[in-house]
Amino acid sequence: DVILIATKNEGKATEFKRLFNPLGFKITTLLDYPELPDVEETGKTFEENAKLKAETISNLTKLPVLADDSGLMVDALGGRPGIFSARYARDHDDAANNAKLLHELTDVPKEKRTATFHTTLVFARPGSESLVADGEVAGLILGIPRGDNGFGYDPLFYVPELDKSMAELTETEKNKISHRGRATVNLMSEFNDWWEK
Ligand code: ITT
Ligand code: NA
Repeated sequence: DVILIATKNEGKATEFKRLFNPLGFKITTLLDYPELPDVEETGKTFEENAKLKAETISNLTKLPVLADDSGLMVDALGGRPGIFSARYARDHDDAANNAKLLHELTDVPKEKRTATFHTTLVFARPGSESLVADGEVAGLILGIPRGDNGFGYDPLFYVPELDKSMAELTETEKNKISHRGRATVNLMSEFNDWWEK
């Protein structure tokens, strides 16, 4: 079976391949469907944006479609950048977004740099209600980036239990504890019932 993931983010796509291939699913993404339009993320929540992406692409293709809306919520910043994580400094510019985050936290001491990574997954298919699942992981925002793996804010997100940044984890290690990995486990626990409905 093939799952179309409504994403253009290669970091997400790589992680979803590793999460779903062992379950017997092949993964395609919007990068394989250049003719499909961009879906504007006009929602006010992760769930609204994930639904917009999944349901728009499912309606257009008539295929089952999974979408991921994610973001970083930093306590000292009142939960920002949150749903605006991809366009915090500049749209889809990881280096600029990370630089802005470091700058905003310059005077914030280590114990107050708590943050949460969040993912909402939405699985949509023609003619039925979408399946929704969430996942989160807690951490601290580092003062200096660490590690070369992963993508986005990973070099600045420190996971206390592992004493490593997300970018210092292998893909398998990250999937075990990440917002996306946890959301996928939660989604799969409800998937069979939903699929057979
Ligand atoms: P799609 O909408 O095409 O899926 P996107 O990159 O625009 O891709 P989002 O709207 O969900 O995705 O924005 C998420 C932002 O949070 C984006 O800047 C990512 O780099 C960042 N992000 C998401 N998951 C992450 C992860 O696992 N590690 C680090 N940063 C992550
Ligand atoms: Na996006």
